[in-house]
Amino acid sequence: MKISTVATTPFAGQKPGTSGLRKKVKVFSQPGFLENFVQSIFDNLVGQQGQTLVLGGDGRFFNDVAIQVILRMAAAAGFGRVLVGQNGILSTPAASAVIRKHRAFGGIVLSASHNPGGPDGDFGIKYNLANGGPANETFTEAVYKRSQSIAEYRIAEADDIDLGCLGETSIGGMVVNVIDPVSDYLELLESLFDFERITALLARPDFRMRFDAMHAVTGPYARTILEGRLGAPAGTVVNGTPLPDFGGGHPDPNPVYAADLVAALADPASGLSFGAASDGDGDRNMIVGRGFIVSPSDSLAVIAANYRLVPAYAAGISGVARSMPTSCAVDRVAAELGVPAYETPTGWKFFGSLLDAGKVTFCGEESAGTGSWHVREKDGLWAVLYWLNILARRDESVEQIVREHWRHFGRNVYSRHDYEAIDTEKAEALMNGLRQKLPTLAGQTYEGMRIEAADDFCYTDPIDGSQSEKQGIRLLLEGGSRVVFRLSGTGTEGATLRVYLERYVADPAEHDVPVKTALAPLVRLAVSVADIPGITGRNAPDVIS
Ligand code: VG1
Ligand code: CO
Repeated sequence: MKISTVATTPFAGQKPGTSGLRKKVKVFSQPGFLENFVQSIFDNLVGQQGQTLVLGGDGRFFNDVAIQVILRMAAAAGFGRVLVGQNGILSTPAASAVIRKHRAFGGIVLSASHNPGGPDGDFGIKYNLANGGPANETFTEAVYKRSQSIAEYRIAEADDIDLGCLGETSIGGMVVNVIDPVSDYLELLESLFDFERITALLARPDFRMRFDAMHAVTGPYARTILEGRLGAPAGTVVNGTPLPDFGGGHPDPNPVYAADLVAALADPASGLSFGAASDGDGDRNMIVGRGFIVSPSDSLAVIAANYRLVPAYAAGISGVARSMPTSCAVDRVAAELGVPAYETPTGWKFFGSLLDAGKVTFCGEESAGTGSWHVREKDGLWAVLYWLNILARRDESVEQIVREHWRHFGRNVYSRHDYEAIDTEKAEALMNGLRQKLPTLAGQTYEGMRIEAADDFCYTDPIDGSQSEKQGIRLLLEGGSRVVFRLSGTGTEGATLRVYLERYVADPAEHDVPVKTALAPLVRLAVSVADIPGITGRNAPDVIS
């Protein structure tokens, strides 16, 4: 095998964010950009010679080009084998499952998740460790540092591999094994859930579901699992063919971008009783009942509260974890179950050490991510099957289950307001302004609500002791309400300000107050404390979820 050593110079901005490095396709496709970043990853590995790498992505534009480059670079880096999904496809949770099952050294996942795709869209790349989870911040910082001084990359000279054909080929001494992207993942899910009961549920004439794959990676997974293995009628999965530009949409399963699904479930004529959707790379989920959207934070809480109904978890759970901005609904479940609840910074990489140490069974984020110890990523279809398993055991609708949950635990009314593509300097100024105000905020009253405490969330990983600072400004209000401000770490244009709003409502008589009404005072408080219009010039959020 001939290996070329190619001289290169650093690119600015190869700093991974919340979930890997995300940039416009135009940035990624500059000569050397991808190669520099991949080499910076490989330069930080020790002992990969002869080992297995897992490789795949969400099928977005540039996925196919990047995979061929990474295969040749993996050969030059001395990997012994690469398991690559057929046609370059692996959903994020499936990549995690494959890494773990095959005891791989690590994996590279090509995805910008919920960000739009296509030639003018976004691309992304993320390194996962042998536990199947995203590399921690120590590793991603080291990769960034390397990218700033890189002078050469190494790549094998070889023809493109035919990724359409299952089976083994090679690049020099490295075996390339093109695998079915679904089978290992399906096998894992089969070991967790009651497939017989779910099959029976899906066969009932009074139960109809729709899964919207949003033209993204879960199409083939959902077809095989829901329509194939579980026998749901053909057509249950819509938008099921992955497209390089996701059909021009945002593959983000929320009420704004999955509006069609929400509308279908709201229309009695559709006959639908259960709806679900997933994002670009298959790690997010949206759960919709008949005329009823389940908020992701509530979904996590319901999942935890119903663990006894699901075979793999029925024996007991060790704890739960949520990202800091996620509502505290799951904490109330943990308190009742007598298990610990952990609060981590945003991003799945912070759950890995807790899961590895057996401290938590379920993890989740307000951004529609839920998962468990079965992999080290959030897992969209896992959440859908979990809900189907609950529905198969409780003869109630989605809405009844959530309302019953609220009656028992109280309702954490929740919403997130996103202000997108703000000028980066203005966004930084807003956050810094809040930081400066922090010492004086506690004790003040706004909109009739007293701020009990205010801080900039700092996290110390209880397992490895690593610290992550400046993870979001928290205003903790009397009665358990919260307002959180943070800047997104996944966008590729300017800055996105996320404002997270939460109010605890114990009284069932108030559970029907519309979210907008219930949170209006908190919105006014957030807007005025942070001076959002004054600093950003924006009078309303772009997306409310
Ligand atoms: C967002 C979400 C976060 C999630 C991350 C990756 O990050 O808020 O909860 O973990 O996306 O999800 P940010 O920094 O933009 O708020 V995905 O589905 O893009 O892998
Ligand atoms: Co995703």
